[in-house]
Amino acid sequence: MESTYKIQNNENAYIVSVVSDKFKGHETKEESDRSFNELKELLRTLEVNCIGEAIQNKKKLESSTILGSGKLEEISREAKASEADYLVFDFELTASQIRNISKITKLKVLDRCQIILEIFSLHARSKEAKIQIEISKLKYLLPRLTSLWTHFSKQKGGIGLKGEGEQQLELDRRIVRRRIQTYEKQLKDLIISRNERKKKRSKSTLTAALVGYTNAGKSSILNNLCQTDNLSENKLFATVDSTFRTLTPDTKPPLILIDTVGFLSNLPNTLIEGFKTTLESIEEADLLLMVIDLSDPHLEKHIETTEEVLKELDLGHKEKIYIFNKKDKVENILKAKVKISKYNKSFIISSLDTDDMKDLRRNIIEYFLEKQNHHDLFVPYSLGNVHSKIEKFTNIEKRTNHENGIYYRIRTPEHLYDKIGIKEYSLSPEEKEKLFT
Ligand SMILES: Nc1nc2c(ncn2[C@@H]2O[C@H](COP(=O)(O)OP(=O)(O)OP(=O)(O)O)[C@@H](O)[C@H]2O)c(=O)[nH]1
Ligand SMILES: [Mg+2]
Repeated sequence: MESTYKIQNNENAYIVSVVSDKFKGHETKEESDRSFNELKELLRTLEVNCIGEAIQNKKKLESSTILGSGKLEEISREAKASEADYLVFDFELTASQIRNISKITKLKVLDRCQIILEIFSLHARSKEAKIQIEISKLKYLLPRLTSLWTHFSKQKGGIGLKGEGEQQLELDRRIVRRRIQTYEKQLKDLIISRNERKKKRSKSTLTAALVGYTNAGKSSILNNLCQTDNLSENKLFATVDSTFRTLTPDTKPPLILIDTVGFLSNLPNTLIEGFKTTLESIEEADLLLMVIDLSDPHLEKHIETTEEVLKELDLGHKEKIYIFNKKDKVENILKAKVKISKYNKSFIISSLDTDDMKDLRRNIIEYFLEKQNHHDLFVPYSLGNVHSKIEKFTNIEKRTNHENGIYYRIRTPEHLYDKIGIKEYSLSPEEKEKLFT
């Protein structure tokens, strides 16, 4: 029942798009071009060659084939002449559209959705991401199974009898649905254990999440800040699952950075749900670090897309800072600064510049420290575990030994102060005064 086409390196694709004011994401020439360039990057990520392209301006779209049959025949001739292995349309196509277009063009037809699914599938590392992408693939496949079996469905079978094709189709649908259910059950279990880990973490850490458009430099920043080697590549969706790294083990509480999957505009519907689950880890973040490629002419659109997705995820209210990356690639930095002046709390950096990264690191740490309140505590000597909690989770600014215990002046985030079980040892100003007289 192998159905979606397995894309191979070095195949040749002929890409097709439209400009039409009624087609979301393709309303203007500029929008279609931007999306088309993205499609080329997506194909480059899969190491597929783009050997030809066509964009048609069309007022009224054909519901069965999007483009008109004359245009499709012309595309087919050109694509065959340049030895294309298939056509790739820069938007999601329905099963019957795929069938109709391939009937006219006599070529294999793929859409933007399949290309993205393939990349996600190749780049998924964690079990959770792998399962999530399998589910997305099966959901994409389910309504498209018809096109595989319709050529049988008219054979055999009289009135009231189902043809061989139809029976097979029902069987296949049942198998696919059952597989989706099995994966969803596995995913649910994984999410439960992830939430348990999350609970543990949020008790004792502060978290910042790197978010932003694909290829902006999130993983590079994480690697440089945390001295790790998460995969960072000049590929779209190099990262498709969230990873957690400690930014600094010596800040109290420890700071965790999360690297997340990149965003993309016009993400196909089939993928949006899966994509959201992958982003759930952002929920636990105390701060969002929105990474933007300063050298990209479409950076405003990228910010808009990222903010839209965050809003959809109900995360629009989270505090965030804008990190404009790749300043080394920008020719006119003054002009760029003017362009981004409307974004408050922003940093301009290059993840390749060690000083920039040191500054960014310091700023993130300071951001968290500024939010911490001072508290005075007195803890009897006998309570070893309370002393060690204070050592482990708080920033101690002053410590003095007294006859029955230790006085501490500490700084710690309010939510931790409430949670870690040290609050009951707090001193009122009067008690403090007494202690020192
Ligand atoms: N010139 C330049 N290139 C950079 C900089 N930061 C990152 N890059 C490059 O940009 C590309 C993408 O970087 P990644 O860190 O993988 O980007 P990402 O945001 O994690 O991308 P996804 O995982 O696809 O969402 C890589 O080729 C990096 O080497 C920078 O400051 N300057
Ligand atoms: Mg990445």
